Amino acid sequence: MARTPTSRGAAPKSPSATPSSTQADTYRGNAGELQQQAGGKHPVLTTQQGIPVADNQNSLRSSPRGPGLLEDFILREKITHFDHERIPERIVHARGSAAHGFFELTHSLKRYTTAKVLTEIGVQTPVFTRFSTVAGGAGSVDTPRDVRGFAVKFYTPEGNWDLVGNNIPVFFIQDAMKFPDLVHAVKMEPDRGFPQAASAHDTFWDFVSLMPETMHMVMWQMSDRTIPRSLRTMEGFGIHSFRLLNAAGESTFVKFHWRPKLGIQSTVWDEALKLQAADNDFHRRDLFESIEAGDFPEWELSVQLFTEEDAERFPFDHLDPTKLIPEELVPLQPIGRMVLNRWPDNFFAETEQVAYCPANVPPGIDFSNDPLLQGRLFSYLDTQLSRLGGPNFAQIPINAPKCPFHNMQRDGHMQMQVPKGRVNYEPSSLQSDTPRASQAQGFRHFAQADDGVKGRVRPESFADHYSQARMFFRSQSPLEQAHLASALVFELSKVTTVHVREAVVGHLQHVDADLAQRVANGLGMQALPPAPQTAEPVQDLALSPALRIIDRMKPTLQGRCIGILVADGSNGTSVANLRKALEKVGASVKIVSPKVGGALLKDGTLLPADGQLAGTPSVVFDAVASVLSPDMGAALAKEAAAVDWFRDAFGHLKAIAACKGTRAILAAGGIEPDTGVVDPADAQGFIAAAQTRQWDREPKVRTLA
Ligand code: HDE
Repeated sequence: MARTPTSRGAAPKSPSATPSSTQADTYRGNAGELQQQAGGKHPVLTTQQGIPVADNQNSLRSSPRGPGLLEDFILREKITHFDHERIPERIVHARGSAAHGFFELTHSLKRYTTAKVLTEIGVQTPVFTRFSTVAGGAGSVDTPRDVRGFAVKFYTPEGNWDLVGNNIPVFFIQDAMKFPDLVHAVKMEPDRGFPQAASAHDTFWDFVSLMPETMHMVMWQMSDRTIPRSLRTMEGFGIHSFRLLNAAGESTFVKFHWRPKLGIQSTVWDEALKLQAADNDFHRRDLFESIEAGDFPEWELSVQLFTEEDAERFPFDHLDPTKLIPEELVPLQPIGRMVLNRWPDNFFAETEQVAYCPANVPPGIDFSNDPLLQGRLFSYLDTQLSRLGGPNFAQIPINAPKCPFHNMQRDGHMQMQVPKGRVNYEPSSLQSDTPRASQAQGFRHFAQADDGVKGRVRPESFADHYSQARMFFRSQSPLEQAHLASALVFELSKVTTVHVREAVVGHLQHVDADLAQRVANGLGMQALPPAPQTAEPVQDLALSPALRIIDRMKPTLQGRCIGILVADGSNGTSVANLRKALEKVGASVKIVSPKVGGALLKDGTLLPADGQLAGTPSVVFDAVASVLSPDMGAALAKEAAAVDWFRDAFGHLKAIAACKGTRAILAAGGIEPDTGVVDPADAQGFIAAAQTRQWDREPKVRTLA
């Protein structure tokens, strides 16, 4: 049946379904009419050429029900732009979240460097900091077991300084030559396209088993460092040794460390797994919400300074990026703080297009010969050429220096500048204002003597792959050791090739015989596989308790989030008192209720909820409380979402404030209350318990390797 279209091309209207005048106008999409409806001062929509657009709803057709016309430049421009909206995601560190802020120096390093960012106390240098996971794609989740990137761009008065680090102070490999192999091995397997964002598969562990230099980093990767509670509770490290150069050209080696003001905190593995289902954006949301609340994430920057002579006395080679310098050997000196206080205006323009590069250093900072760093100095610029489409990516606002810059580089894709004048070369005598190199201000490299023999070689000083792995493992608290052993069991249980599992356990024997045995038991191995030959005897290095997490967690509710479960009939005064006490000590509080609209309290008032019970599991909180009437408690004891809420909180070692009405739910979850389960009326008792996890509960809720 032929339909009669409306004169302005909107959907056919039947008399019985005539839209209201407002709906009809919206449907036709006349820009002017929409402007009036919204009552705002909207500018007229235009094409990229500035041509005003009359209709943003309908493409141009030869007749109302006829084909579209090529002549429709408005449609073609819109669709063409849309088709090209995506740029290649980062080959590693694709998923990230970033924020603006500042770095403020508190201690001058003038004796060691000329870099103003490290010498001018009190000056606030703008920064843009991006945190990332490594293995997953841009759309993957925030909370897999993975190393986190920690990249800071300092917009210094002498050009951009990019400190492109991770949340772990060592790396998997010693030489840039192996990076593509490492990344291929850890990413999705090429034939099947899975697993996404996970190292628990054959190719990764095959690579590890054949590259024992990975062993130290693998210990860190299997520790709770790779399941952080929040981006705000992660440490960061520049990893490589860099050099500082002073005015006399003297060099001092430096390692950079970021320490979170809130202290380091991690999740437990089962919680991290469940977070992947509960909230894909858990870390991004947490960073956003803390900045929105004015609760600005902050880190202290510290340095380890040492000379060539100091380095010669270390029982390892500091140029080997699989080694760290224990702070018991070279203490950390705090020099400043970084505060992140502004969320980006636009994710793509800033977070996606930001281009970090470890080669970006101002005069006074220089590189070491670390062979991994040397490879990185090439890779990052190269990768931006394909990611951002050409050599002018430094002109994108997020990448441009905030100090004056001048050079003779010209033209190229997406050139945004309009250089004036005749001279685009140097030297020239035709113009008096063209840029010239400056001996006084210019970047200088350390004049290092080199009398070696050219070749593709690994220095012998890089040969010991196990001593620091052992030091790391043995420095951990017993519970952290158990987490690490259990993580190895989990990961290797996902490896289907038996000889790969065996080879890894073979290496573990050099790290620690007990660890190897525990992992072998956890994998159900009947006998310990043979240990490979080592190139060097394994040393028993001094232990470094500073490498732990659990003992170093700060007992605080600052930055922590507490969920309070309420339902119809809850006592509003109890909820308000608890909330007040928690907020007073710096916690943020969210109300959870069976319905997001809220709960009708005992006194008849409505308490709106921040989250619906079924969609807001307890994994997203640091501790939970509940104020429920006995009737509602009994009713919720039959709801899986409520029972899981408490069972998971208990299993994840969180403090629980459970009122009498809640006891029925705890019983349904098989929870035997311990000292971490208190009454919500005892706010101080709850605060004390919620400042940490109930670590002594762990053996009661799971068997660790
Ligand atoms: Fe990277 N790395 N990397 N990397 N890396 C990239 O650069 C590379 C390494 C790190 O938030 C890429 O812009 C090589 C160590 C971070 O945008 C790429 C080698 C450390 C980020 C690249 C390494 C890092 C990257 C991908 C071995 C810790 C994300 C996209 C020689 C110190 C930065 C891009 C952001 C990103 C190469 C090793 C940290 C391909 C070749 C060691 C935090 O250029």
